[in-house]
Amino acid sequence: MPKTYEVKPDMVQILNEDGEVDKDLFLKLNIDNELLLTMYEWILKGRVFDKKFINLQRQGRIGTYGSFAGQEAAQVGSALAIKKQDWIIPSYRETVVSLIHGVPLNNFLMYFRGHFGGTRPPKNVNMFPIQHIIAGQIPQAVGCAWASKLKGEDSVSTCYFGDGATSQGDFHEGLNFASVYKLPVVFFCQNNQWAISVPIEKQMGSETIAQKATAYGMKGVRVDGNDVLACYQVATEAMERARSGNGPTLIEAVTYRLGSHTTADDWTRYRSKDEVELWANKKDPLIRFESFLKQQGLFSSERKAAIVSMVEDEIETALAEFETVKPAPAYESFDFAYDKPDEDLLIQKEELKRRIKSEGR
Ligand SMILES: Cc1ncc(C[n+]2csc(CCOP(=O)(O)OP(=O)(O)O)c2C)c(N)n1
Ligand SMILES: [Mg+2]
Repeated sequence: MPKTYEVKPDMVQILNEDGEVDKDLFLKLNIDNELLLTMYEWILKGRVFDKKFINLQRQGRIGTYGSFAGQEAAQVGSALAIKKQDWIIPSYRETVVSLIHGVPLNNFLMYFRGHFGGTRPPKNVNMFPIQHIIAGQIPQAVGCAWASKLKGEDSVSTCYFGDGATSQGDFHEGLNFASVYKLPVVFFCQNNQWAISVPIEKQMGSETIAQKATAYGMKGVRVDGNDVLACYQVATEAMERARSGNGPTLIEAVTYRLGSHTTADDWTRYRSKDEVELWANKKDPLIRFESFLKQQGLFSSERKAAIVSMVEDEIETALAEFETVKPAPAYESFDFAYDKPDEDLLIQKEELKRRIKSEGR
């Protein structure tokens, strides 16, 4: 049986799988054409970037890469609700969120080539480094929100993580702390149905992720994560709730990872082709939004082609600059684990340096 979701009454959806909007909900959203086109542009850009990054990995030009294809609506809808002064605390899959918040493309290329500089967003971009420890960013996001509250800043922290992260202790500790202190934080879970090869039903006994919010006394919302309009709406409401001192929200965006977990994985080993095809056609966020724009008279194939070629140019320019930079030496990793590395680590670093030199690497 292909795995899918039902549109239950508790799931917010404005744009259905046929690209039709619920007129009342759409009017209530009060969104102008410019924002609709911005949403489309980012969804499309995200899809093009993603494909390009996979190709670059296959050509050996960057290291392991985690694709986000299929999750663009969840990422774009939520990121466009975030303001410049707000903090983003991401996992490894939020490429388009980071680009929208202002991280330059070159940062990503550096990051995927193993340069530590690539983990540092520019000073004017309020974003934490990419987190690979599952759920490790959740207590950090809560700490960030607490700092903002203590300093009296008008800044909300949005923490991104996956369905698998909700099985970690950090998730529960983070949500508990945030609710006790009524912190300005939004927990944005992209439930893409899989934690590498583990399906969601083997991961948890509860029916939804959103319902876990009840235990922590905070608002929990389940949203169609492939509907950019609904994602924008629930994220905007959650940001307002946080900003006005009414505490945190847990959002479960129900979506799907169309590709493999990373370029080091092969989804055909654990998922059926039927399941993937279902999400790649009828439920695809890009196809769905395009058919909506067509109905609104806002779609133009020339504009689409122009966006694709603009992204390709952008990547080529960034690549030309980036490929003049040598890959980072492996021993550099010792420099960033501790502020002051102990003697053992320094000995290991020197040993690795010697080995690399003697092997002529
Ligand atoms: C603490 C910890 N345990 C295990 C892993 C190995 N690991 C890497 S990704 C992943 C699955 C995470 O799934 P999910 O939270 O659903 O995020 P997704 O990759 O689907 O976006 C696991 C178990 C890790 N990185 N950190
Ligand atoms: Mg997942």
